[in-house]
Amino acid sequence: ATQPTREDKFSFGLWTVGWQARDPFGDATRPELDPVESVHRLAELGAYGVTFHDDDLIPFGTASGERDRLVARFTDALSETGLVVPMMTTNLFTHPVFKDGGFTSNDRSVRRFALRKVLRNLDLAAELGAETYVFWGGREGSETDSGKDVQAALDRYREGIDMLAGYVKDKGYGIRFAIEPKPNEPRGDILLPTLGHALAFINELEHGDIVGVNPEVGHEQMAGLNYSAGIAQALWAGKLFHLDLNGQRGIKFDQDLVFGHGDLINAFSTVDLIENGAPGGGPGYDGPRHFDYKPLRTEDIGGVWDSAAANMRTYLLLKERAQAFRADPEVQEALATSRVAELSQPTLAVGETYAELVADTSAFEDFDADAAGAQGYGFVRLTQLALEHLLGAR
Ligand code: 3MF
Ligand code: MG
Ligand code: MG
Ligand code: MG
Repeated sequence: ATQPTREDKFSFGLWTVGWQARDPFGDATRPELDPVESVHRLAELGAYGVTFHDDDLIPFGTASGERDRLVARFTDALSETGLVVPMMTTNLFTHPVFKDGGFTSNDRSVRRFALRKVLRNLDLAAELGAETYVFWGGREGSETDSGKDVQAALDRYREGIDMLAGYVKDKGYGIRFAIEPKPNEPRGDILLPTLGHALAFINELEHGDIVGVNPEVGHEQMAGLNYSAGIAQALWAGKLFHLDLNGQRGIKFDQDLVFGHGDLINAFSTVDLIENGAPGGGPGYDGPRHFDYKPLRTEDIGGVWDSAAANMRTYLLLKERAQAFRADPEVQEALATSRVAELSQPTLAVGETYAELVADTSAFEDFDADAAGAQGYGFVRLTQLALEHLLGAR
């Protein structure tokens, strides 16, 4: 059960295994990887999908004839392997033209160029059957307070996303957008820094119905936030359109470690939520299990493929462990002791008015707050049971 199959819906970005490990202090440690080879390798390892930025496949500035050739040999590899393209995205961060942003650059001509770059790639996304189009605005932000009018920037962000979503609707592409939050890096402060900011932004859109989020484990953790709690809110809002799984160890630069190689306990609750849904019946997540990680800079090409496999194996091990956790009668009993299911019961009776609540003396006048304050909830025992399942001790 730890051998990945297509049914597990594992996908990888071309930029993940293809990362040459250039960092701000050092040169590449690995050779370039041909996207066609990545497709074959990922298929052999058991992935079902591959995702990419326009420039991962077609280098910035490529002439149109060469563009067609690169796309054709890539789609040949897809049909040879059966791999699909569930998600595509745009690189609006590498070229110097985007140094002050794409949709929110102070330079209007840069904003118009960025929109055109996305429009062109959306046509390719539709052609390749991608269902999700991700927007990670890594350069949409600033290092200074005086140099960026944040309210105007949000106006421009909204203008861009709404125009593009309108285009997708007009064309009947059936693509949904997913905004990927990140607090910082490469900009000092990035707009839409967390999942909550992104959800609030989506509420301001004209075409918000086809816009959701693509939360990344490490990005939320860089802001000190709890990833599984975050995606729970996205699920609650009906907005978890896609996700980026990886690992991160605390509040520091974006590490993009292998899934599980960071906060393993939160990785467990993440897989438990995705696969089994909320204990009270709230939905899990059905889309691609997408890994956005970076093979460590210290790895050679063998280590690249080992690390790709490690993401999937860890996910499947956690899935097994989460199933065992849910099925354990002692866990059921501990959940009941912790009154986890009681939270699914509405606080007011059906049709109860505030006047009736005020008339209910048991709710207030006769309520024993000291007794309720003295009771234990047993969360430590429940968490220890989760940990023991995670460790394979049960
Ligand atoms: C950066 C990221 C991005 C996004 C990608 C869209 C380069 O920290 O996570 O990867 O995931 O642009 O999917
Ligand atoms: Mg990251
Ligand atoms: Mg990243
Ligand atoms: Mg990501």
